[in-house]
Amino acid sequence: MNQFQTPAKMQTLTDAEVCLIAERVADAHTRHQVIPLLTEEFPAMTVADAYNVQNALRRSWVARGNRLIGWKIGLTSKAKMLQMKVYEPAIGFLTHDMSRPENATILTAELIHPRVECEVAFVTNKTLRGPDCTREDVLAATDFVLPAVEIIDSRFAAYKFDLPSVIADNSSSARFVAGGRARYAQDLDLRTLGVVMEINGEIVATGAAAAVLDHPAEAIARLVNILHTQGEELASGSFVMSGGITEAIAVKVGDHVVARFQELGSVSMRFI
Ligand code: OOG
Ligand code: MG
Repeated sequence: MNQFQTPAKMQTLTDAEVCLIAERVADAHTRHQVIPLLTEEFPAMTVADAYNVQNALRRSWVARGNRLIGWKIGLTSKAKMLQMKVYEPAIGFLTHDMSRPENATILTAELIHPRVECEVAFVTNKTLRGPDCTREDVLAATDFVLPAVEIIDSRFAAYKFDLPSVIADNSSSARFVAGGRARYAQDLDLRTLGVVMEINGEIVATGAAAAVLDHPAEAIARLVNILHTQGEELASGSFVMSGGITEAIAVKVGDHVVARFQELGSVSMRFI
């Protein structure tokens, strides 16, 4: 390894292995069934390998007609890191078929063990590129922000994973609902923005958006810089989620979820 090769850049999987793992993950998504941790079979798998798998998954889904509409970054708050015992942010891609409208019914049978989390979402109006993207760059390229609930679902048993496995599983992406009220970021203090999550009328989590890397725009900058390591940029017009503010909460059939965001209105959904 020379000084320009960080361990994160190291790749241990062949192209054939990357394709094989991407197919295995895609199959777990389609069948809503868990698979063993990918690092059990490929213990040397690195973060770079895992993003190669995620990219293969994205290319195959886009080739079959799923439109890429944006990206998400997760494991950006201490609550989420402690909950998952993974202490490094991870990104994933978002396609149009993962989106559900405000007040949607979510089909629980299409998921394995879904959890919900409140996030600040950004919609961009300029291209953002790494490697040195900053919070200020993100705010300058933000058209508006809006509240979102991400419905995550791990394809690994007991909702337990390590960093390479979760990245290869598209960072647990499954569904998301954006709604509420879109606002210009400059009209808000995004650090002190409060959120209250209720399930069936009971408060299950509360937080402020500064929990996400001190400022949710910081998380988007981090996402752009991770994209750069994949040779990608964040296109203008992208929908981007900055990561769960509080820990994620498990949901089941019959649950009615309402996330109330200060200044941004609320987002709700029902699991059937
Ligand atoms: C990984 C995805 C994390 C977030 O917002 O922190 C995530 C997981 O916890 O399953 O989306
Ligand atoms: Mg999330």
